[in-house]
Amino acid sequence: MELKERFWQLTQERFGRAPDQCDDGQLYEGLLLLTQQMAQSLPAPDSGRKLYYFSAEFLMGKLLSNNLLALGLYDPVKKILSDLGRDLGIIESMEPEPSLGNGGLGRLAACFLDSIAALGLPGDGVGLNYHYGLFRQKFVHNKQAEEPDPWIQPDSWLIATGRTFSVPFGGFDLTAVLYDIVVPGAGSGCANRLHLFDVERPAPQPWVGISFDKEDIAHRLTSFLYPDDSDEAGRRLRVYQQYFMVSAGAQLILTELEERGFSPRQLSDHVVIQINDTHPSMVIPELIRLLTDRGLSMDEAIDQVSRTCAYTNHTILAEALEKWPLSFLQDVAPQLVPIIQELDRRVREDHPDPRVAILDSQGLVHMAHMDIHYGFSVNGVAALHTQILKESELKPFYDLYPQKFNNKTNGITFRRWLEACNPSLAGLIDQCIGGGWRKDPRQLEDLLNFGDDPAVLERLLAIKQDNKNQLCRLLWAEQSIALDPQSIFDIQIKRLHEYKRQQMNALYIIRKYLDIKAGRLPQRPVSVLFGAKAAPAYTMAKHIIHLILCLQQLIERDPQVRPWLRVAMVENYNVTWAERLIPACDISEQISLASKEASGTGNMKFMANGAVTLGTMDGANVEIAQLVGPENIYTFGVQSGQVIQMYDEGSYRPLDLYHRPSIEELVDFLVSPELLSIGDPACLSALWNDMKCKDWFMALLDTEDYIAARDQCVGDYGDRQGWAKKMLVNIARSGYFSADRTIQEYDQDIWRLK
Ligand code: NBX
Repeated sequence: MELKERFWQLTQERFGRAPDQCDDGQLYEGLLLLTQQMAQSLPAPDSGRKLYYFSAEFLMGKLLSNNLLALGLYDPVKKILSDLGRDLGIIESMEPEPSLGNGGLGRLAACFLDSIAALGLPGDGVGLNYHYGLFRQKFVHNKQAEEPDPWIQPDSWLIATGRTFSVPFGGFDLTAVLYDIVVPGAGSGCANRLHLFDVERPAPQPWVGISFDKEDIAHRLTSFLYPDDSDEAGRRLRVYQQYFMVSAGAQLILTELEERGFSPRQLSDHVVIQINDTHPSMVIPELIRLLTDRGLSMDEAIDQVSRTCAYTNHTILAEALEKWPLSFLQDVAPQLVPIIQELDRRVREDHPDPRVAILDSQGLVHMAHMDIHYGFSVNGVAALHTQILKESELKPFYDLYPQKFNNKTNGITFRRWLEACNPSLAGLIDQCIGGGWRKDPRQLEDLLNFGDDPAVLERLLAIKQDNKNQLCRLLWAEQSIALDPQSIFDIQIKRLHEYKRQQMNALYIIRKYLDIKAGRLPQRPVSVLFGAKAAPAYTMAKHIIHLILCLQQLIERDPQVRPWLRVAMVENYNVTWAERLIPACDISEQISLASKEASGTGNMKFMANGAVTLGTMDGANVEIAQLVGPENIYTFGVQSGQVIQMYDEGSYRPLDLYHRPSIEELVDFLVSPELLSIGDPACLSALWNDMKCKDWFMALLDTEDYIAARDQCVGDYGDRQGWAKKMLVNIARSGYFSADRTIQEYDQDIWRLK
């Protein structure tokens, strides 16, 4: 049946009317069903080994456009709608965004699923179906407030599979119900699945405290995604969530293995499990348990599992490396405790070094240690990050198992992050070099031939301006934020964390504010945009949001400053906002303390959309700098080796830096009468105090260098031709960061799927 006919039939069946009589919501639902049906009819990739990508988070973003594009239906559907006088953009805006991730780690998992399917590799995601996702962010009196975000509607991308598994917790069992989201591969003609487990009877209302009785856990286990830095109560429920996910996931794997006609003894020949950070690490003892239940000896089970599991590390922040008290696990999943003790015993027998033990002297289980001993691969997510893992963070492990360690520099899907979010730029690229880059982003390098073509550079600037105009309209319509589209758009969007140093960006804003007040005008008007959620229990991060919102208000009210400098923090920053902000960005802020940002992926998205990076030599910024060369990036700050040394020696003294007049003036502005008249004195003075006395992530160390680099960047922007050339080189060199390349490397070095 023809697409159009099919669509007519569908809305007729569903709503008793033809599409031209449907409202926007009905058209959205109709398209969702149409797309879902077509995706479901695609075969799974031809299976050799099958990958299961285990992750507590999959930050998928809206799926309608993405799936239409993957199925090759985007243009035809757009045409059908425009013939009806309707606009696909408006229909798309009806889709709620599922917020099943905190940030980079969750979004990476989503990009990976997209690439795995596009490459025609057999690989499914395994995760949880959080009903309220991460919270929705509201700004109230210049502070972050959190609300539940119910994203599941009667018609959603979730497909009830009818499959269930029983998960045994200490003292009771819970039924895990499996929902699938189909992941069609762009151009591959096949589809994989994202498997999301849910409790059988989810809680009707979100906002009630957690009591940890059986009934409560049975209802609320999948209510919320826990923020990356969460409180004690949250942490306990997280262990329940993790065990629920891995037990159901492991059972699904063994069921599918059997359905494919293989025995549990053949697990590692036919299955590979990628463990996305340590959140799914309990899959190791759980699989060992299930295999011994199925008749394997302990030795055999450990051997199979160790040849099946591979671990990805996403952080070197000590506080983020998960360690669960064995007593917690005794409550949640007592059957795992003897297995973990046995795994630890074997490690100790072979390696007396207490630093590599699984169980420490305080009774904590080090999840990453279990992954490294009982997995066959350990990877970092950017070259520098992997090097730091080998040389310092995980050195004792690297000394034991050098062959297990490998780097997989992160990537992004260009289908979402260039083709879909920046169609004008994609069109210009097609005109210059043809459409081959859409399949193979490395071909973007051919753009380098146009570095001296004034017409192309002109078009690049015009497209950027147009994207900025569009963003201005959207910011005004959605959040009543007014910006000057002719100003430089300088953007920092990422989770709020002290190591990412949004506070240092705020110090720059203060510098410019004070300059303007003193009559020293900047070279040109700048708009500083932020988007960031703070974990609800992370006090200092919330203070930084408060500071930024107070600066925004202070400047908004000041007619002397406003023409030159504006600050805008987008409320409830999410994937959809990122898709609007990134194409409109001139300067990409990637200013983490060197050594702390494992990779970054926003940096890659900005680069591909022609923003110029202002960044430290951290994470994948290092690789960006190598690719574009020093003329096309602005780097500053102390290098990672020196930072690591300062931590080791404990030699960092923020107070000494604070006492430099150029810095004191900026930090003291936090407690100036101007700011105190707007903000909460308790928050601002707590932040002020922390910045000068603690400054754990060394913002003051790089402040002067940062201000100089940023001023240089703002100055260079004035040479429009020169700037356009930088944009072009960034776009041209961004192809390396395609997630398709990353996934090919995972497949070649780790998964070996075909
Ligand atoms: O993973 C991020 C890193 O910070 C980025 O540098 C990296 O690019 C990205 C992908 O590799 N990590 C991250 O997003 N972590 C979390 O969101 C997180 C979530 C829950 C949690 C701890 C961390 N308990």
